[in-house]
Parts: sequence; structure tokens; C-alpha cells
Amino acid sequence: MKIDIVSVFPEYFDVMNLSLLGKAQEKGLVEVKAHNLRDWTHDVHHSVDDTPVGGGAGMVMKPEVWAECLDQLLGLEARDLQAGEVGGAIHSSRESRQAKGLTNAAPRLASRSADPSEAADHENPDPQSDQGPILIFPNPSAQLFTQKDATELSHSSHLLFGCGRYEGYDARIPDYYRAQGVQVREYSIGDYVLNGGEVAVSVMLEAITRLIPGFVGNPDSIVTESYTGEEPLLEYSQYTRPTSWRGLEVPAILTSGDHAKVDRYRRDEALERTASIRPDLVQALDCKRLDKKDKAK
Ligand code: 6GU
Repeated sequence: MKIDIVSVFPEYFDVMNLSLLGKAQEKGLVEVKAHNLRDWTHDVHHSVDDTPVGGGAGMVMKPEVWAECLDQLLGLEARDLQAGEVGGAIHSSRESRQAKGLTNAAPRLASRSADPSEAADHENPDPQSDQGPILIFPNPSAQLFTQKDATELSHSSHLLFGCGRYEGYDARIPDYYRAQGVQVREYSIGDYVLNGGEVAVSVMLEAITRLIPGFVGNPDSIVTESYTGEEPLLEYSQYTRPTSWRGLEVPAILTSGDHAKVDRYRRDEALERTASIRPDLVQALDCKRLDKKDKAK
């Protein structure tokens, strides 16, 4: 997987050479490259932002600088869109969302979508079908990044992250690249505000890359964990030896050697914990997947 990151603080990503991600780079599983957005400026001040049109506080990242950078990294020619290419308007956001439905799905280039069965499908990612680079913008006002997104993106061969700082980036940037047939995603990592996208990209990258086959030593360790699979529940509590420690005992069932009972105990604990801490996840469970003993709860 090729990973390009664009930021005004590319040094943030020096840590990508450490730990498991560093090992994965040595193994050739991933190749991470952080670029400095200011390398694509032409003025003496290397400015990347300007005041918001319509007024208000803060600064907004300029579209021209971003586009010169992204065109180069994506291998695209600059061009002016014709009226109608972005949901009936060159303007971003509300008009285009209303025209297309609020979605991260991109209109795909004809050359990339010759086979309609290969259409981008969040429900059923196909590791075999490579749909070209995916352009990802961290944005606190976007949809929430989830384990499902991480799983889908882990099958991609090229991810390009554009880190915004300050009050954000000109909303025409993602619209323009969608109209160019690029798959564009915008994600928030949670309901809180960070100073910029760098930390959010680090979080998303860690969630995505650890799912690449061969990245984690024991692949079993990532299939039972929280948020994973058909039925995302919080994980049950884990214990190790000694079974008796400072007056606290490991639940007796776990030392019984009865695997069916252990599985039942762990599932009950996961369900109870999830219902208490994340009732939204329990509500989202497919009732058909719950067994009779679950329903008795
Ligand atoms: Cl993606 N960016 C910023 N700046 N703040 C955030 C975020 C992203 N997700 C949550 N807060």
C-alpha cells in the first residue's frame, strides 16, 4: 500500500518509521511518504491560507496550492470544470450534497468503472478490485471514521491524505476531485476538535494499516476485537495469571476448562458491557443474529 500524506507539518509523520508501521515499511508492505504543502506555493511567504469568504474568524486553506499538489500526486492535469459537473453547481457543499445525497461515494472515472460489478461498495469491499487512489481529508465536520471504513481502506493500494490546519480547507477541493472521478472521503475521528488533521490522520492510518495482511504477527488477534466483524460489540474483560491477586479472583468459569461455558460467559459480559457503555451499538445489532439466550437478557 502506497500512502502519501500532505501537511504543513510533515515532520509529524516521522513517527511512522517507528514500531509496527516502521517494520511494515521495512517488509515492503507499506510505503509512507509525507509531503510539505508549502513546496507547492510560489509566493515568498509560502502562504497556504486566506481569510474566509463571507467573513468570520480564522483562516481557510487555499484551493490553488492544494490543487497543484494533489494534481501532481494523483497524476492529473489541471482543468476548469463545466457548469453541471458538480451536482449542477460549481459551488460545494449544500448544493452538491442535495443533488447527490450526502455521501462519500465518488462518481468514478469511466476508465475505472468499465465493469459495473466493480462499483465501490462499502458493504462488500473486494480486495481484488483496485479502484485507483483514494483521497482522504480529515474534517471534524464530516462523517465518523469507523472500523468498517478502516477495513475497506485496508484493501486499497494507494491512499492520499490531505491534512487541513486552521479553520479548514476550501470546500471546493473535495468537490473538484470527485468531479475528476477520484474517490474522495472526508472523515472525523470523534466529537471533539483538534488543531489540525495530522493527529486524526495518524489515528486513521494506524487503524487501517494494522489490517493489512501480514502487518500484525498473529492475524487471529484482530478478528475478535471490539468493533470488528458482523456484530460490533465492546470486548469482554481479559485476565491472565495469577488467578488470585491482591484479593481479586479471576471469574471461576474461565478456569473451568469448559469452552462452551467460557464462550457463553464472555458473550454475556460483552453484551452487558456494551449495553451499559454503548447502548447505540446494541440498538444497531441485527436481532436475527442474537441467540435465544441473548434474548432472555
Ligand atoms: Cl478529522 N480534524 C480535526 N481538526 N479535528 C477533529 C477531527 C478531524 N476529528 C475529530 N476532531
